[in-house]
Amino acid sequence: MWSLVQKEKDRQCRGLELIASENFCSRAALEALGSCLNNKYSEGYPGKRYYGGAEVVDQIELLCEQRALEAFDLDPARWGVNVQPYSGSPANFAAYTALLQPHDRLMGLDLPDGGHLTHGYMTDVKRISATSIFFESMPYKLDPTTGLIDYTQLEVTARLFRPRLVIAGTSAYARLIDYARIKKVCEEVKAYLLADMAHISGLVAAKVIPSPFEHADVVTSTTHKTLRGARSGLIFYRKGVRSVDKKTGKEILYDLEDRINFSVFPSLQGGPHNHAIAAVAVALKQASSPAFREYCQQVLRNAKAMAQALLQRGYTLVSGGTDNHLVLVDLRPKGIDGARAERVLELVSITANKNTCPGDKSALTPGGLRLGAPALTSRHFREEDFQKVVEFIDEGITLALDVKSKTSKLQDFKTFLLKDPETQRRLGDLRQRVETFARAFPMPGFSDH
Ligand code: DSN
Repeated sequence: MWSLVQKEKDRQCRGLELIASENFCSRAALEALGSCLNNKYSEGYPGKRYYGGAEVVDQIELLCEQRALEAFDLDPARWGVNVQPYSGSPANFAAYTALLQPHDRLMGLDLPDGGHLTHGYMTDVKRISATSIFFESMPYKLDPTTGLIDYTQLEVTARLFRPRLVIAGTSAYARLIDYARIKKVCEEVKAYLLADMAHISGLVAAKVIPSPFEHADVVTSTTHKTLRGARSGLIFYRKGVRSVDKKTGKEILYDLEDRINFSVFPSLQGGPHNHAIAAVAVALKQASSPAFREYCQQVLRNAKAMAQALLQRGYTLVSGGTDNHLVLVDLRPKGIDGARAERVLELVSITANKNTCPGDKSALTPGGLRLGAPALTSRHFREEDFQKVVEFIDEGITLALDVKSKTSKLQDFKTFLLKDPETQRRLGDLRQRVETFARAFPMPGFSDH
C-alpha cells in the first residue's frame, strides 16, 4: 500500500490536475487528518456525548464551528453550523431530512445542466439519487441558447410545482448564481432556499464572488474543493427571526438548529470523524488569511485566462466564458466528445472530466469537458501557465480527432490509442513535455516537493 500511495503522489506531481472539484490540501491539514483523532468515537455533540473521553474532541469541534462561522463572516446569533457531515452528499441529505417530510417536493438544477446528483437527479425511467427516491424532484434547467440558468422557467415551474425547497448550487456551471432572484420565488411559494456552495465555498470565504448567505436559509458545502481542506461536509443554518406575522406583529423564529443537528445525528450518521473535523478547522483558519484571498483571486484570473486561450483556439464554451473557477468546453462543434478527449488527456497526464452540455443525450459520451483552475493555482500556476496548459490540451484534442477519424466506436478508439505505434509515439512525446512542465511547479502538502 505504501508503494501505491507513492505512485499516486507521483501521479499528482507529474500531472496537470484540472478536475474542477479537486485541490491540494495543506500539509498542516493533512497532519491533522492523519492523527490520533481518528481513534476517538464521540456520538453526540460537544458537552452531550454518548461516550467518555471526549473532552478534547469537544474543544476541537467547537473550534471548527467557530472557525467556520468566522471564515464566512457569520454572526453566531444569526447562523449556526454543523461540522459533522462526512461529506457533501451526506450534508445535503441531512439538510433535506431536516427540512422536509418524505415525498415533499424540491427543485434543483438538473444534473445534465450542471447540477449535482444529490439535487434530485432522476431520468425518464429511473429515480437515481436518493433525493428523488425519498422526495419528489422537479428540475430546473439551463437556457440552451445562452448556457445560463433559465430563471424564468424556474419561476414558472416553482409556481406550478410549489416545492418546499429550492436548491441553488452547481457542479459544472461557470457563471454566478442569482440567489436574490431564486429567493424571491421561494418567498412567493413558501419554500426554503438551500444553497449548495460546495464548488465555490473557497471563493465565497475569500469574498471574490457573491455570497449565498445573504439569501439562503441553509447553506451546505464540502470542504475540499476551492476551500482546500480535508474531505468533509458543513451545514450552515439560520437562527433567530425568520419572519414577522403581519396581523399579530409576532416574530416567527427559525427552528432549524435542532432539526439539522438531530438529522445529522442520530438520524443519519454515527460517530463524527474527529480527524476530518480537526483538518477542516485547520483549513478554515487558512481560508481566513489574506494569502487565501490572493489565492482565490488568482483562481478567478486563471480560469478567465484558460477561457480566453480556449476561445482564441476556436473552442466553444458553454455560456461563452467564466465568472468562477471553471470552464465548460462544448466539444461538439469540434467534432469530438468529452469521453474521447478525457481519455487522450489522461494518457498525457492531464486530468479532466467529461461532462454533459445542454442538450446532451448520453452521459457516457457527452459533448463537454469540464476544466477547473483551483488545483493548479495551488501549485502557483499563473495566467501564462494556463495558456501553456491550453496549448497542451489543444494538442491532445487534435490527436483525439486524428484517432477518431481512423476508428468507429469508443472502445475501438481506446484500443487504437494503446496499440497504434505512431499514436503511442505522439502520446509519449506530449506526455513527456506535460510532465516536465508540471514537475517544475511546487506541490503543497508534500514535504519532498
Ligand atoms: N464530484 C464532485 C464534482 O466533481 O463536482 C461533486 O460531488
